Amino acid sequence: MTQKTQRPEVIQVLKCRACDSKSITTFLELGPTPIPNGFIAKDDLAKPEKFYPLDVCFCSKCGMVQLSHVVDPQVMFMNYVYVPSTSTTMIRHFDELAKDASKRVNLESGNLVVDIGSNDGTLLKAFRKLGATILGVDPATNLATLANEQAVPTVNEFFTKKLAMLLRKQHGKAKIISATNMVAHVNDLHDFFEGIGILLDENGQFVMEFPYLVNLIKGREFDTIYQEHLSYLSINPLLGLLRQHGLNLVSPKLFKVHGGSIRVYATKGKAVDDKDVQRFVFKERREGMLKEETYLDFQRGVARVKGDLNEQLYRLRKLDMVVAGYGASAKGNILLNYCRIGRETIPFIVDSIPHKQGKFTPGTHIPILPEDQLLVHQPDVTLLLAWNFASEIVAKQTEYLAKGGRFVRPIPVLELIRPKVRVKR
Ligand code: JHZ
Repeated sequence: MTQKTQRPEVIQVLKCRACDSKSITTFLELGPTPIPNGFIAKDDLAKPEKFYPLDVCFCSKCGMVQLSHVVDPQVMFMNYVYVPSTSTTMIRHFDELAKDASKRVNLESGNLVVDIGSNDGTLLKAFRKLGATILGVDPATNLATLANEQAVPTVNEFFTKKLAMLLRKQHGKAKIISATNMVAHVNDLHDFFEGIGILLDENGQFVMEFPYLVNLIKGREFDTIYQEHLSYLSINPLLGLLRQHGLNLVSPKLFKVHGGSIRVYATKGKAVDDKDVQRFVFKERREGMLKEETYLDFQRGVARVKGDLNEQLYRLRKLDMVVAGYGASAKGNILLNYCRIGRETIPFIVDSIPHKQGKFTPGTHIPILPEDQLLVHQPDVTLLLAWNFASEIVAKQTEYLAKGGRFVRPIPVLELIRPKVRVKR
């Protein structure tokens, strides 16, 4: 159940997306925030920007953590700037995922693999190397065009039950369906999982990956909370949700990517008792994921991050030190907006994604420069806004470190990064 607000592109959530309970309570308000991937071109800087509510709530019946407002997906996903292919960590991770999933179904040459939220086709390319027939589904027109140009056939649509029926008719059932970092983007999860059931082969496997709620809470990763991510998933609510649609959750496994992600598989057919799933169910209970106090504690921790970070940045400014940002990530934009850090404190951010370069961060209007500009400007301190790629970034910026530069990560507590390799001065 949802309710219209005064703005046509925003609806308010009145019941839990997973279990339909009305027992949902807000535990964190990050304040009005622009869409974090809404980077601004120079000519548009003077135009008024749109800010949206960013409040998070907890369902005391099933434990699902979710946003209390949904912004029209057309606003967020029709043109998408994030691509995984600029990170070697992600390319390697997807290669491993493709091998893992293929092994589970004994993938044969020509078997269909459908990737939902296929972005620029990075994961599908890994499946293609293993002999699969590949098909992507992505609502972002810029990314679907890019993928199609690179011979990754991509349907430029949102995945729904209706689309699943059409794809099954056109291509047959899929041996593997994958959805990485996109299930959290889906408002109607019931329609989505029904669609999975329609398109998935009886002996096929559906593989999902998403940032794991336990890591988010323990690591104070509040910057992963943004309008795109409608749900903050964990095993307990997901298990019940999948069962409602005839899908069995199996083989959960943790990975380090994106600040701590979990990979799970879902199969069709008779319910299965998976020991690993049970282990996660109990672990989540033990970690307090089904208790409201846990989330209130988290809220206090988030306020502390803001206080500590602003205090340190103020001290550095007093010492006339230049502080830059690294990684114009969506999460970085949430952090900057919530902590009210602007251009006066961070004069520029460097980033490897070409179409972010030359633009400005939403809300805070900080210019984004190519990565090589770090050495040109040699800031005294660099705040890792893409802290999830700390090792990859630190490993390639040895010259910056050798010249005396320092990296700090903002969460869970402000921390100076000590490079693993010795830096020659
Ligand atoms: P990164 C993304 O969020 C998008 P973001 C998405 N919504 C999602 O769900 C989460 O991930 C999980 C840059 N960079 O991946 C590239 C360098 O400059 O943390 C990116 O702009 N140099 C699907 O946007 C940014 O940092 C480098 O060496 O928060 C990282 O963004 C590397 C490795 C990255 O995702």
